[in-house]
Amino acid sequence: MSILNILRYPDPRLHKVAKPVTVFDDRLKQLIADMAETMYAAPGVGLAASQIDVHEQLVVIDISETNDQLQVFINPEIIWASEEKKVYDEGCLSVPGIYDGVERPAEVKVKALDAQGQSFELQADGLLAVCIQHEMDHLKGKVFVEYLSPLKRNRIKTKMLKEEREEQRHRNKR
Ligand code: K2U
Ligand code: ZN
Repeated sequence: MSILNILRYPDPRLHKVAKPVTVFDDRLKQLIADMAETMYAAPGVGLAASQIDVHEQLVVIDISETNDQLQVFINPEIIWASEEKKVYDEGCLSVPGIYDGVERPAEVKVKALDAQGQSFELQADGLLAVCIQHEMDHLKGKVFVEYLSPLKRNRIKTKMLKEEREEQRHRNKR
């Protein structure tokens, strides 16, 4: 298994729209395993294929305390969302160190395919509901900072670009 490179905001590749998965083969199985390993190592509770520059509709999530309950969502679609909204302090592995409130439906019902290509439906609330919606945004090329004000978003973009330049300078010194 491999730990993959996670794209950092404002990398334009994060804004590509993912295509549906159509082939359930060993390549897909390996990709799921590598995404899970990358997520656990970050650490995070979710990861979308868009974040590792693979633009296919694939998400892995594990909100368990013991990191042993991996959930795979392929070609996910939200088929119901509650009227009730909740604000959650979101973060993102593509925007490290930034957390801010995002309002989303408190509960969602999602229809997706599992790693074997079998269709399933799942109703979620709490952190799982937030994470599913956050990851599905990634598949649509949307990063959570786009819900924030232009002022906040520009400050975050400037901070991320500065950090990227500093990391590049350190890499060049090695
Ligand atoms: O997509 C990602 O970058 C993974 C996020 C998923 C996530 C975002 C917001 C709210 C819940 C999950 C990472 O797991 S960010 C780290 C994190 C971990 C636990 C709770 C919130 C954020
Ligand atoms: Zn994210």
